[in-house]
Amino acid sequence: MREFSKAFLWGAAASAPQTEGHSLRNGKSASTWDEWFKLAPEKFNEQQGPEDTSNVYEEYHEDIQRMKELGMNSYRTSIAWTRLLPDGHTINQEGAAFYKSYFSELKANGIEPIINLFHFDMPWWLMDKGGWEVRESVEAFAFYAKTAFDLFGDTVTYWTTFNEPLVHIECGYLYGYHYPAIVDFKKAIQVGYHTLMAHVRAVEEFRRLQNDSGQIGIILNISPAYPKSQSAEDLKAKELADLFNTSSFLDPAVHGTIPKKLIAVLKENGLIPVTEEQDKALIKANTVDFIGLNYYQPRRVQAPTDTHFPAETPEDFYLPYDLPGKRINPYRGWEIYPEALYDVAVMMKEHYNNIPWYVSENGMGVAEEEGFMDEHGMIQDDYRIDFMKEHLRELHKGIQAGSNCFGYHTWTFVDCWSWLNGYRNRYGFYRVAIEDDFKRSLKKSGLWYKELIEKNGFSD
Ligand code: BGP
Repeated sequence: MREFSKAFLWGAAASAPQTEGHSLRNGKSASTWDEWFKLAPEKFNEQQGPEDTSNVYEEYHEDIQRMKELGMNSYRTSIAWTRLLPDGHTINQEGAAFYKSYFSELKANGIEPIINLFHFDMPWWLMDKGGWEVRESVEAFAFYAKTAFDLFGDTVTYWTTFNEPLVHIECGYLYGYHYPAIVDFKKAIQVGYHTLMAHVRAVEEFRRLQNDSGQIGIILNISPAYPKSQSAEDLKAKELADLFNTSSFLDPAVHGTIPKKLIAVLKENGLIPVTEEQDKALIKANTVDFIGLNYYQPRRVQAPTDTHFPAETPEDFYLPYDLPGKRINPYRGWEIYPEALYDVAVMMKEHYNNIPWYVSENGMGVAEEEGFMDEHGMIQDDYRIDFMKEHLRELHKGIQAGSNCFGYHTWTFVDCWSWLNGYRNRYGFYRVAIEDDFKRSLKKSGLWYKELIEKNGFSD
């Protein structure tokens, strides 16, 4: 039997734009997702847009009872900036009341809310001014963060500033998957820097409130980079991949410094962003209380070929490496490598002061899941149970080795909308029938999770 600590957090994660629905109603203004969907609906799987997410805006009472039924003691979601502050300044009272009621009801049912502030959903009014490209976005975010802390600080203990900042940077400014779908390395770095400063300013606002019982962190998608070989070139590629993808946010968040090596590489390549004088001190002074790490797949890298100097893309520093014979989730195309969770646990212990951290997302997206439905209408998702078990085994090993991990959240609770992929890949413990008023039905993995929580562990 692999047991976890008494206070271990068991739960699931989601985000406002992927679950709430009512995306342009009830006082909410448009985010980049709402506008992009209007501009180019053909980019979205089956033209499923952000309006069509799982209707949590109305269904949260029932969803909370479903969480309780599984025994979950925590749940992460986000606030939509555009719902709380539709024009960036004025509180949408209906939106504020919705969040207040949602978070209080979670708490009243013994489910600790972990509330995130930004999950890829840039307000359109701010994007119009340049979004994260402009410094103004840092102060706009700090104001939003302060407003949220003021309004909900008495209900919410655990806050996070950003979910996977690397994703809006890469997808929006390097690889074309998110609006504005620009390809520009220098802009990507500037966007990353402003994101970091927005995070830091939010932490500063949080500390000013002197809410001693509250805690603040950031959620990062992390995997140590695994090199193709031990050759000097591949190892250099690994080092650079780690610098850009792991230490870029983790070092400032935990240690209060941007890695010197990263600064040197950016300098050499003419990629240094515009900064302000006080930034260094702000970063130093505003480290976090805890870290959330999302883990789905490992990052494998090899030495680049045909490089440019100065670098034009991250591929001038490292290339992805496709490991022959790797295990794969064929639906999502992602490698399955649970061992990385152990490595991450050890990395947190050895390089990040053993700061408290938790697995803030882990899960398996499967397309056409209705094919696994039994005669009673229950999805028999044994593959998801195996996936969780394998990852929990590695996590447990990491905790036994002394890593300070306090929880495990799956992605996700009820199948949710996933950006350009719409409802293609399903991740939930509950299936959502989008064609039938978003009706929920429990999958086998939900029953397994319930048992896991009851026993606070599992046997192999
Ligand atoms: C993470 C995001 C989530 C979620 C998840 C699953 O990166 O934080 O928002 O979408 O990945 O990935 P996908 O939905 O792309 O299959």
